[in-house]
Amino acid sequence: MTETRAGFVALIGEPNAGKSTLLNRMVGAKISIVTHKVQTTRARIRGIAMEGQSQIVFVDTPGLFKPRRRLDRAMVKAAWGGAGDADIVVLMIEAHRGLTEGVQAILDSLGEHTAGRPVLLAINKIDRIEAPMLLALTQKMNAAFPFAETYLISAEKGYGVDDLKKWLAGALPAGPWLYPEDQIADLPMRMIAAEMTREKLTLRLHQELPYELTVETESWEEKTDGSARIEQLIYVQRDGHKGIILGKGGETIKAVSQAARTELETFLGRKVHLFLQVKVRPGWLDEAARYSEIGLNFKDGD
Ligand SMILES: Nc1nc2c(ncn2[C@@H]2O[C@H](COP(=O)(O)OP(=O)(O)OP(=O)(O)O)[C@@H](O)[C@H]2O)c(=O)[nH]1
Ligand SMILES: [Mg+2]
Repeated sequence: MTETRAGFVALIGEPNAGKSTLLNRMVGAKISIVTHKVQTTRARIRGIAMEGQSQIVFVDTPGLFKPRRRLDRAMVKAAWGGAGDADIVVLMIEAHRGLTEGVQAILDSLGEHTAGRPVLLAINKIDRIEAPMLLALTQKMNAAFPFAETYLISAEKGYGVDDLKKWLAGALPAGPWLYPEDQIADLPMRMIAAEMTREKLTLRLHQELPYELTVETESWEEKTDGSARIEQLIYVQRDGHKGIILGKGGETIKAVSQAARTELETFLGRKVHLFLQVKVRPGWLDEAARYSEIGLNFKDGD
């Protein structure tokens, strides 16, 4: 029998690079929410994938950007913390955007956060550009940082993902698996459920609103008929936001609730009764409890 390997692989990069999309593809299930908007992921999310005798624990992280608010600072701190704890770090960039200012800012402190551990470059969204441009970008990136390897991938279409997974599996330290073989996620189910609702809200709401709300699972009751009864709270900052989320005649929240419920039912493989309530809480962005509920450290926002 070949020896077992296990370890942590952190996925880092600018917001929208495709980190969560890659994690979901590697794991083979939707564990981390994905939207076309920046700053979707707010905390570290662990997804577990098996490759041969290796167990790869992927750590999805919030995007790295110039933080403005307390929440932003806590998110960026969580992202760098993920890189600091990992055996291997994968920096994801977008092929069509190339070496942006934001990517350069990441490169500037990458060495300090990853000292001694391999850093891979994954150029994502290669489905969006012509092949010849990839060679120049690969060279430019490798001149800017000593990456152990470069992979050209499309997390969405799946191109190059298996090769990347195989390389990671072979490079992790030898040792026993960290999770049961059939486990695919390491975060509480009520958190996954809250994230699903936040994804549907983010997809429907415009401009700043997605960044001004948070979702928490208040109660989770297992019914005797095998279904789950889940109550969630959506915290917003202002009265006006509540109205927008409810929508005319409650149609927006109804659509959100329906979409989130359908996804939850698929994930859990059983019936779900989902109840959403919107609460106006002007100071939620400065409340420690709101941070711990979504897996962030409040002090990181100082
Ligand atoms: N065309 C294309 N789109 C992709 C690819 N991978 C991801 N996307 C899209 O890019 C957008 C952002 O994807 P996410 O996975 O949410 O990105 P992220 O890096 O997790 O973003 P944050 O959580 O905000 O940091 C979504 O609309 C994805 O569907 C890809 O390979 N090709
Ligand atoms: Mg994400």
